[in-house]
Amino acid sequence: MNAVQLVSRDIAPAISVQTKVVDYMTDFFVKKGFKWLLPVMLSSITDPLWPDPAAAKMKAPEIEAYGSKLKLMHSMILHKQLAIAMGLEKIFVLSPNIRLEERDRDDGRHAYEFTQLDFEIAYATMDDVMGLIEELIVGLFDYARGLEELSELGREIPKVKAPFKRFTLGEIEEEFGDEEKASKEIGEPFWITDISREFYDREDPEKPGHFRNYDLILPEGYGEVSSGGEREWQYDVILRKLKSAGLSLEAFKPYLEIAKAGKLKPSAGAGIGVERLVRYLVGAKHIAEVQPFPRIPGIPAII
Ligand code: ASN
Repeated sequence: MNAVQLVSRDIAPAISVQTKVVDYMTDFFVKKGFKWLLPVMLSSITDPLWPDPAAAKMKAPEIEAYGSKLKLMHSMILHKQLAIAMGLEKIFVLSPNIRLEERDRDDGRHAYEFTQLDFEIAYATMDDVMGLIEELIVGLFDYARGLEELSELGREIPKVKAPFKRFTLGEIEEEFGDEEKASKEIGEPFWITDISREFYDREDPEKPGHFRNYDLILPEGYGEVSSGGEREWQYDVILRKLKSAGLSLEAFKPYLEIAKAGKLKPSAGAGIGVERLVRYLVGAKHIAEVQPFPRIPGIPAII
């Protein structure tokens, strides 16, 4: 595709749906009393996205500004914890994330630049967050069923009911093989819990080796649309997990200082991938179809 072909695509239905989805979701969080943060795009610290079996090891691109090195954000997870430490009890942000993944990650739902609606709640549990996301998704799907853009596209959104089914990752692997197969077989949104991944997701203190985190999976093979967890907040636990992941402590310096000072609080939250949600709602095969300026791993950007 060249630049002229790119601007000749009919992106209007997807962007129209996206407008309504973002409006619906931001309104939902504002009405629940969340404070709306503006995004951070550059910082000395960011999400390591490691160790995550679902992510290749990647390095956040850095720029140099005023004598310090700043990374382009992988996600705002650490900043969400710091905002909670500042005393903001419920926050959300439309956060642009850059993740330079390999060409083999192009499975129709990965983009190397995307936006997530990322939120966090002080002292919340995984049940609180999962319940909140279920309420959001049930309401959003009801709303989406009435959108003329979707009827014009011939897209039918199923009626879904909370609570959604929950499976541990172990159960998914045993029953279906993997997440993708489960997403194709289970005809409704469902949760995968207990995923061993980044240090900030909380290990169950009563069940070591198990994790109080969750992914929301969309049906029809659309896969993961939201990911979150309860968080670690205790310095010694964070330090131990960073070390065992082989991560550089230097890369988390100010975050560790704050943790050491006892300023982090228990919290839980999640991020919802905006382009992935829109892709599912409009029934697009590839995420590039809902991005005016596609950012597909391994493929040079046209514009
Ligand atoms: N937003 C995710 C969370 O809240 C983190 C991520 O995007 N890696 O857990």
